[in-house]
Amino acid sequence: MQAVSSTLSGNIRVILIDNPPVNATSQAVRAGLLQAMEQAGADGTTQAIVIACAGATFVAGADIKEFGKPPVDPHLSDVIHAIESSDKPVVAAIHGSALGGGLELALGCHYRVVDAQARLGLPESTLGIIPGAGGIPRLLRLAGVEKALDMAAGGKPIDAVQALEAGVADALAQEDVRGAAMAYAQRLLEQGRGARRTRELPAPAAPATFDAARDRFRASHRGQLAPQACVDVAARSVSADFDAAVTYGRERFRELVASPQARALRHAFFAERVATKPAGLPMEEAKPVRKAGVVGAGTMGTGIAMCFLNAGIPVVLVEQNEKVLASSVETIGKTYRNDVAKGRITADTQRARGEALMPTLQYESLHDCDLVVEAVFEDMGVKQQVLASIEENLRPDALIATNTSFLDIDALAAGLRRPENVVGMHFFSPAHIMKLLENVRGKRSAPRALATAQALGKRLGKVAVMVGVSDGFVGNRMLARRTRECYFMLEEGALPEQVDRVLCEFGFPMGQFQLNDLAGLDVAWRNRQSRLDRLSEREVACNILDEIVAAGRLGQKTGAGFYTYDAQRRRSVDPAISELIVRNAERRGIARRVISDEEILERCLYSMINEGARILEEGVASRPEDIDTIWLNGYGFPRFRGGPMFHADQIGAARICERIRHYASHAGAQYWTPAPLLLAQARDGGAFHGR
Ligand code: 3H9
Repeated sequence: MQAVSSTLSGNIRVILIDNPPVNATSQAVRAGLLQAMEQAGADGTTQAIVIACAGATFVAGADIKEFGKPPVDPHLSDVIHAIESSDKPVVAAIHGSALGGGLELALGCHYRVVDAQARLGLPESTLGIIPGAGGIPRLLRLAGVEKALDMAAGGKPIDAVQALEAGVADALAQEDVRGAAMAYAQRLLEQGRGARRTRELPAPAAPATFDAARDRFRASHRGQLAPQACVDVAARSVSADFDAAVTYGRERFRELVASPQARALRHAFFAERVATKPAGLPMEEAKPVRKAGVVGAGTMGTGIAMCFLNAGIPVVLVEQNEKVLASSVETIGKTYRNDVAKGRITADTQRARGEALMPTLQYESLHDCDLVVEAVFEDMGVKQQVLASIEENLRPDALIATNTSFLDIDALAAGLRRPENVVGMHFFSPAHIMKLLENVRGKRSAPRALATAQALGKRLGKVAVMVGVSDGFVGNRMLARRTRECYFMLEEGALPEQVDRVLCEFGFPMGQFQLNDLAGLDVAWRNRQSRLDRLSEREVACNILDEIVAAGRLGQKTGAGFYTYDAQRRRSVDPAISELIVRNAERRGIARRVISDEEILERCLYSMINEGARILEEGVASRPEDIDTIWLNGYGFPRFRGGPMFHADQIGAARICERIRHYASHAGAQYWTPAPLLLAQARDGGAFHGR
């Protein structure tokens, strides 16, 4: 199969890119395009050219797998330059996604016909790089500076209608985009319209300085280099000549592609694709879920019901308490009314979702569901009872998913007649918004049930990662280690604002105590109470949380927790909390000391990484990519650092083990013992992601 082929249809030459899976501009495509353009230029019969793609999408970008390797000619810029220089009009026929180098290629064509469902974007900054083939200088000539910055620095794609409005697309096609592009080319010839080169358009009006743009992206993309570099290129694109701007963009691309941030973001991209495809699952056995059930209409159940409705799956929502059910239905209705008001969904979609929701007090209504998610109170006894009631009312082949964040799936399924039909589906709150889904493999879960959970996760638009049974599974188990250290550091000498600042400076969207305040300190307190028998003496004695909760400070919802909050939920440091923490230490005879930012960061990260290593040893997560994906999508681990296990590799196992031993010498081996896997890596020079 040729990556690029070319056929003549009348006087129009169609150049077809066929490079599965996403028609990336790998070397064969670049060379093929150059050759096809030369041929089209030399061929007397060809009067116009259409560039189209085979398969599900237009070119989705440069081949990311080629990054980090020595570049091979021809460079994409040169290919695009050759296309744009053609004397014969060139029309791009865009379907699926035109992303990154794919959109750059399309912008180098003289006209663009776009399928109505297509998506166009410059997502390079999400990979830590910038458009390296003239994307920014061309896009801002067509769409203006603001739009070009939103798309490149902000990484926001646009749809076909927006592309038409912005002047990026010249025509929309409802079907057969290639045919529409050929007809468009024919019309151009009939009208005597020839090549229209984007590079020859005047540079658009631009602000006197780009400082405001820099500030905007500094705030929205904290700590990231690529969005700032996009602004630099935009500024150069309006002040320098076109070729100089392209050369500058190419240089900045080269510099960024080798940066640690770009390596981490590339890792994140591929890790997510690895993690969402668990090895050895018979995906062909996945059962289609045509109708779902959710039992429990609290916050989690309500959010999960919306996940199904959003994916077009009808839901039976069962709740024993009439008032709770009514309130859940009201919340769902309000969410969708709000979505309509904000233009996120149409009134028709809102109506369809309303009709697809079947609230009920009766378990019997679950009888024709293909899968039911149990989302009741986090208590083994309660959940076991509810699961039994669900099973009683279900078809024997229907599946049951339990939504738990800590409980043992095997114990939950133990009393059921068909434990093989049970899986865990750990949604994150708010369930209809958070991308992460930990699907939990019970000892007796049938492969068919697991495959169904994975396929369902994808259909719900989640990043679904398969994990094993363990206390807190993967994410919460690692978080518990970090949380413990954070509380210990409070009693040893730190204050919440210092710990949170260090975590935010590292790149987390919020710190440990901000997170606690957001989730509700009563939730953390209840969780602590339920586990007291499993905590160490020091953990039990470390009762700062108990004191804060006893003072009626339950976090953001009560206007006070570790911080105080005004009516707009703006946070401020509360001296009363600093005093409470200091007094707590005094009472318990702990001499507080100055704790450095470095110590805070190390204790937060290394406690997690060490637990991550154990999770891998035990097979609770199958691959380090799974852990990274979980932390990137459920816990706000900064994407430009690749995830905790990738970050561990950057530090090196030897250094991490050395620091773990250091902390052990202060706090004891009970809290700090290097995982055997880390020790082995330190000894052999190994790494989680290979060297
Ligand atoms: C760029 O263009 C820089 C230029 O400016 C440079 C100029 C010099 N390369 O996501 P999926 C693979 S940077 C290589 O599961 P979907 C992916 O790994 C690039 N491989 O499908 C997976 O492989 P596998 C800017 C790629 O339908 C398979 O394709 N472009 C690339 O859910 C299917 O992917 C982007 O950032 C690639 N560029 O989503 C776009 N893209 O089956 C990145 C995908 O072995 N791509 N693969 O796991 C995407 O956003 C999505 O893949 C897309 C399809 C929306 C296209």
